[in-house]
Amino acid sequence: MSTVVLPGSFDPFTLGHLDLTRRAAALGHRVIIAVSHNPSKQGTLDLDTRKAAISASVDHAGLSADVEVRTLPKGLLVDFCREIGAGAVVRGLRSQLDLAYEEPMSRMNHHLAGLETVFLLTDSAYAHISSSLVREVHALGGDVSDMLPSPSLDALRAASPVS
Ligand code: COD
Repeated sequence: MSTVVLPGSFDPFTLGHLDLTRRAAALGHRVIIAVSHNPSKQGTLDLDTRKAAISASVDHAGLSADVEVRTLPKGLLVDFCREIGAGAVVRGLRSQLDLAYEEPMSRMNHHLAGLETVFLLTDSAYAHISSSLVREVHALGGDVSDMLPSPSLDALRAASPVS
């Protein structure tokens, strides 16, 4: 079984992220979800809250035998992958916009360390879901309960109750 890393901010972890995790594990990989603080993204949930919600979501989905949740240390993703012996990064593609964002990162990781990126096309049922839109809809009083695993929903509601 090879190890792959699924890195991201996951703020919050959505049903799209969970589907990506499930599909990476179904390919026969051990999946390390590496939760990053992304300073270029303004989020809501702190790192420990995100990790706890992801672990509970993975557990509820019956994936915990093949999936581990870790903090992505400050520094390069390629160094983390080398340290844990991961052979590839897994990323999801919802649209060509995602590809435009992902392509330079994938090329840079390959240039730095020969690290490959495996792209999985998002299931169309989840292609409209992004963490930032979920946060916005929730903050404006919309219902996001069918876009998040329940531990993520609970964490978002606790961190940002809608009045
Ligand atoms: N359905 C399926 N997949 C989805 C969905 C959805 N609805 N929404 C998002 N995804 C996918 C994304 O496409 C992505 O592949 C993954 O889920 C995680 O998404 P995000 O948005 O949480 O991830 P990002 O963009 O915040 O992650 C950024 C990194 C952590 C990868 C990046 O900051 C990084 O590599 N940091 C380490 C420092 C480093 O090495 N920098 C140099 C990089 S070249």
